[in-house]
Amino acid sequence: MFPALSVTLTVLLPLAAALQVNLSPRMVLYKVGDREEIKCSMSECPEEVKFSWGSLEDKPLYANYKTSPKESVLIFNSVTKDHENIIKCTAKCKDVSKQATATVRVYSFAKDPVVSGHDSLVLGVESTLSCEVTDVYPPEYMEVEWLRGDNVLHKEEGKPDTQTVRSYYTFTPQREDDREQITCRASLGIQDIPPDQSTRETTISLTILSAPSIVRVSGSTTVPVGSALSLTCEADGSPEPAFSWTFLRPDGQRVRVGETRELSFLNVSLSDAGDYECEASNKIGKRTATVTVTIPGPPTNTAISVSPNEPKEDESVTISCVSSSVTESRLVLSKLQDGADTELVSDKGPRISLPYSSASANDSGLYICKAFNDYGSQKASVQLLVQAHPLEVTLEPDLSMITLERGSVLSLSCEASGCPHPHFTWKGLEDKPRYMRNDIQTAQLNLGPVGPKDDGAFICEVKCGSVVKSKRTEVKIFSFPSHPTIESSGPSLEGEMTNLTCTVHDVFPADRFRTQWLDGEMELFSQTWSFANGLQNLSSVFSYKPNGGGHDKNISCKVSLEMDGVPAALVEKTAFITLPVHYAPRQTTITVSPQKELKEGESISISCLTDSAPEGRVILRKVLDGEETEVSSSVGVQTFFTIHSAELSDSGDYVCEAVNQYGSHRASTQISVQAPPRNTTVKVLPSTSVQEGQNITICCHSVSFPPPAIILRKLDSGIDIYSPNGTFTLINLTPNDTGLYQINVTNALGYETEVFSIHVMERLSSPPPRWNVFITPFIGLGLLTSAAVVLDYLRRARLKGFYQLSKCEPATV
Ligand SMILES: *[C@@H]1O[C@H](CO)[C@@H](O)[C@H](O)[C@H]1NC(C)=O
Ligand SMILES: *[C@@H]1O[C@H](CO)[C@@H](O)[C@H](O)[C@H]1NC(C)=O
Ligand SMILES: *[C@@H]1O[C@H](CO)[C@@H](O)[C@H](O)[C@H]1NC(C)=O
Ligand SMILES: *[C@@H]1O[C@H](CO)[C@@H](O)[C@H](O)[C@H]1NC(C)=O
Ligand SMILES: *[C@@H]1O[C@H](CO)[C@@H](O)[C@H](O)[C@H]1NC(C)=O
Ligand SMILES: *[C@@H]1O[C@H](CO)[C@@H](O)[C@H](O)[C@H]1NC(C)=O
Ligand SMILES: *[C@@H]1O[C@H](CO)[C@@H](O)[C@H](O)[C@H]1NC(C)=O
Ligand SMILES: *[C@@H]1O[C@H](CO)[C@@H](O)[C@H](O)[C@H]1NC(C)=O
Ligand SMILES: CC(=O)N[C@H]1CO[C@H](CO)[C@@H](O)[C@@H]1O
Ligand SMILES: CC(=O)N[C@H]1CO[C@H](CO)[C@@H](O)[C@@H]1O
Repeated sequence: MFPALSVTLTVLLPLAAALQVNLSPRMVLYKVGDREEIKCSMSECPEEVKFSWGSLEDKPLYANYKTSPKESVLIFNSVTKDHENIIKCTAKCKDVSKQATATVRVYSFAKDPVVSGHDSLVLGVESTLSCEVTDVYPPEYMEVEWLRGDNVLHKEEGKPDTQTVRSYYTFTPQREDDREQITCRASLGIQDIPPDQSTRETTISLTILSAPSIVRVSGSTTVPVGSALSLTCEADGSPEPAFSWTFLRPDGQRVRVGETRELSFLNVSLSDAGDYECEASNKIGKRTATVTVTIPGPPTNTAISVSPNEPKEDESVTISCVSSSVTESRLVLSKLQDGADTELVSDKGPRISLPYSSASANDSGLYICKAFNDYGSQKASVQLLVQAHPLEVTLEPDLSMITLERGSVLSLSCEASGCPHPHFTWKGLEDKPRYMRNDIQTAQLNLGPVGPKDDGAFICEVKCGSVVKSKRTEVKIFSFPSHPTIESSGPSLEGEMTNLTCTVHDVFPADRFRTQWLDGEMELFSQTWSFANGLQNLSSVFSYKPNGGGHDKNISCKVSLEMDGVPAALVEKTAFITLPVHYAPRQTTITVSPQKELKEGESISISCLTDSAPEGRVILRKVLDGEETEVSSSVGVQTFFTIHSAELSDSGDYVCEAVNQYGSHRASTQISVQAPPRNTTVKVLPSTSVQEGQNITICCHSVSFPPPAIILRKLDSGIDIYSPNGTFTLINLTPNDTGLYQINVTNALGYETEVFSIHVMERLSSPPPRWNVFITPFIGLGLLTSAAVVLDYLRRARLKGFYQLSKCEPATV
């Protein structure tokens, strides 16, 4: 509570007891905004009083003052709460100062409470009303009360340090609160406040808003065609609801048909039958109520539909028919077939349906639904088109022809797309049992290891409903596993036939193979084959007659497979045969080195070379007295014989013979070893001492080649006699023939002489013959025939190797 005011007047005694300060008023309650004054005076002061104003707590005064000699007036032009104070007036008269105080209190309560929130109350929704009092001072002395009639609903006190005091009243409006009065009363509980200013109040009327609640929709709901009909909607709610009508058509569409409380039909038709929805709405909410208007008549809204709309084969499809009818109806679903309706299903309304669990293209067609009731009938039709699946078949590998080597494996994968449940069939599998694997979209055929039996077409046929598609691939098997081999019937003899056989094993297909016989690049013979089932061994026989040249023949047999898709490396295979061409020895030659004529002691080489196939034996022989003696022999085509130091006996004929299984061939040569005469012996027969008239034969023996010329000379006479054979006959000797004789054996290489004496004893009975008489012819003969004699000796030397005058028989002994 505001403290009780107590005023203390200090009287200064005794000096100036008479002097008194008068302050008026001394205790005041000002209203904010008013103009107020406080007067201060001193009585009994003979002279001018000096006034001064202050406050007990040195708080500013926020005021002006006006001073006259006896009085000072403190002026508050417009009171504010800052003026609340204990004001001190000091008056001084002469030396006497006296003081007086006045207590100033202030209040502000100029405006009525303002209530808000009362006009947006919603039925049943907890709401708060607020009451606000502005420019209040001192707020803590204010009390706010909510009243309904005399009933205090709620009470609240103000809080210090605000200018506005607010109070809230929260409650949940009920229907009966509508239009009820509620008062907010504010009281400022300060003493001395004029009673007419201590309380202010505001009374408001509650407005409770509520959503519409439909009471009913009225009107007759079964009416014959052509009659009038009125439907009325009744609803309460605050604010007053607005109405609208919506026709709920049987097809589900909503049609707004009215915006008034009442919906009227002057002449109902069948199409007006149905549900009508009345909507009552205000800003709080809305409610609807539905009434069904029934107009008996033929079936209506007969509709036939297909679900799904565009079915594909094998899918399930349902044909449904609905119809509206006020009275009981019957529905018949039929299909137009060959110009006539064929009833499929019938039942009572309002709906029938015909399900196909797996539609086929045959199910396509026009479907008719007919609805009947007592008032008539209605038809609807729909075209059902069951679409074929967009079946596509692919074969992997996607080749029209697949070439496969025997023994390899192949997976053919047949894939169907665009069909949910394809049915696969493999064709071309007669007696080809194979492993097959299917999943829903793929059928895989595993072939392998493949053989000639697998040659042929493989067809994957896929059926999807009425659609059948297939893919085909041609499998071509080939077999060409090994190189050909060539056999020959034997070595070939020049000019004779040899059969060559080229065989290649296990090939297929034979009709695609070609066997070629080649000599280098040149084709000799070519052969093709005809088809046969299964693997074949192909043998090509080629009769070959080697001609000329004498060399081994390099013949090849090329087998080629002429078939598409065969890897290049497998297309052809070749075999070679080197065919030895055989013949008897030929071109046999003897070569003597360095030359055929040589001197005794020199060296000589004899080589014999031949040409033969196959190689045989080469034999070198010396011919002696008609007999051949082997001196050298070798296997092969040549032989050598070397004489490091030739002797006369090495002279002679030499024969080389080359031999193989087909024959022999010879060559010969002569070799002559030359030596000067030596080992010359002279035999005088019968004796070197003979009787006159006897004959003497001189045999001269020498070793030499070429054959020597032998000259007999009577040394004392110097007469020479030649003898080709070394035999001299001295006939009918006389003593004159007695003497020294010289034999001079001479050839190109030298000579040797022997000297001997002959003694002829005189015989008196008969005259001795003349020496020179018989010598002469010898001389001539020797000179003339020397050439022939040499040849003859040479001939003989071939047989004997050298010339030896060894046979010397005396003509007479
Ligand atoms: C009702 O409407 C139908 C069709 O529009 C008409 O034939 C009939 O005469 C109308 N009846 C009345 C009472 O107006
Ligand atoms: C479709 O009709 C044809 C002929 O009418 C008949 O041969 C065929 O089997 C039918 N197909 C199906 C899937 O019913
Ligand atoms: C080669 O074949 C032919 C016929 O095929 C035959 O008459 C001849 O005797 C054969 N010759 C040889 C050397 O086998
Ligand atoms: C082919 O030759 C092989 C080996 O000589 C033999 O086993 C096979 O039976 C032959 N095939 C035919 C079809 O003659
Ligand atoms: C035969 O000829 C082929 C090529 O033409 C060659 O490779 C092969 O070495 C020849 N054989 C002989 C023995 O010459
Ligand atoms: C020559 O005579 C010598 C000695 O009498 C003898 O050794 C040699 O063999 C003879 N020569 C020939 C070729 O008779
Ligand atoms: C010597 O030779 C001649 C002629 O040949 C012959 O007539 C004669 O009888 C010979 N004398 C002797 C003694 O033999
Ligand atoms: C022997 O005869 C040859 C040739 O006629 C001659 O050169 C040589 O001197 C003769 N010898 C003697 C000893 O007379
Ligand atoms: C042994 C021999 O043949 N002697 C002959 C040598 O030559 C002479 C003359 O030509 C012949 O009369 C010999 O008979
Ligand atoms: C037969 C012959 O001619 N006799 C002769 C031998 O030699 C003497 C002398 O030299 C001659 O007088 C002979 O006539």
